[in-house]
Amino acid sequence: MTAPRTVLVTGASSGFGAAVVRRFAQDGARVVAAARRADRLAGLAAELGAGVLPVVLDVTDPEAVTRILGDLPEQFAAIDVLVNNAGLALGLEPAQRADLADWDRMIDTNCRGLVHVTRAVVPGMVERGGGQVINLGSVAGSYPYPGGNVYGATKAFVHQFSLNLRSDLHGTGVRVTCVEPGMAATEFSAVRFAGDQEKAEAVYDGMLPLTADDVADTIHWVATRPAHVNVNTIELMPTAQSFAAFQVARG
Ligand code: NDP
Ligand code: 8X3
Repeated sequence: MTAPRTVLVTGASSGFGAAVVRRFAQDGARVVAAARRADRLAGLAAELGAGVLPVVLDVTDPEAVTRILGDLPEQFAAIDVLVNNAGLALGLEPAQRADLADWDRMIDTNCRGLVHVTRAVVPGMVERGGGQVINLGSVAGSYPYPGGNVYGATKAFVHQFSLNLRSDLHGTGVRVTCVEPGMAATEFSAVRFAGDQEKAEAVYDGMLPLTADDVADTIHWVATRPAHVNVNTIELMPTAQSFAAFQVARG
């Protein structure tokens, strides 16, 4: 078991990202915590100490990603583990009624943002002869559901990009994993329903969802396997969530 030294987490201001920052910081790693909300990141850094570097970063801006990640302070610059977690779902309308701007933002964040950060960090890993990229996919990337449309498609992209990245990085010592959770109680549903708390809470009503800590534990486990072990894909769901039959339109 190898403890990572320097970790970059995107989407660190809430949910899985904040839990991952805490998990690795408590383990003694230096953690670059990146997201757009500076106040949240400052709170996390105040809570966890000098081992956490808050970095305001919008992953959809390729120029900012290259500049900011290329100019990290020396002790945080050599990233061992990249957790590509920033992402979001917007809306649950069927495709024929969905908002095109929401679709664009999901593609911009979940696909373009993830590849911007990957492209900025991976060359350094290859140069140093090792590292690990852990991408946040979703069960929505494998199993369709009504209203999942573009969100699910972005996560299918993350799944396939992770496998292709692993193929490109063959022989470099850089590992790649796609972590694919099911329902987890974070700010995810509040974001999906544009701040409508009642709708967001209804998603988890009467069932026990995954917690951000459950997912952070999984990511920490993946990152602490010995260097010769690559976990390709890992899928986890709450026990209370499973699969349903195909829909059939009759009559
Ligand atoms: P949260 O809404 O709690 O966290 C999302 C994070 O992404 C926030 O920190 C947000 O920070 C950040 N983010 C959003 N847009 C950008 C951007 N343009 N640039 C930088 N950061 C951004 O949701 P979760 O923790 O649940 O989600 C984390 C990841 O896990 C997402 O990729 C999501 O799709 C995935 N996932 C979630 C599941 C769930 O049920 N919760 C299940 C499966 C996967 P800020 O707004 O400050 O920028
Ligand atoms: C989030 C999980 O099932 O709400 O990626 O789409 S789900």
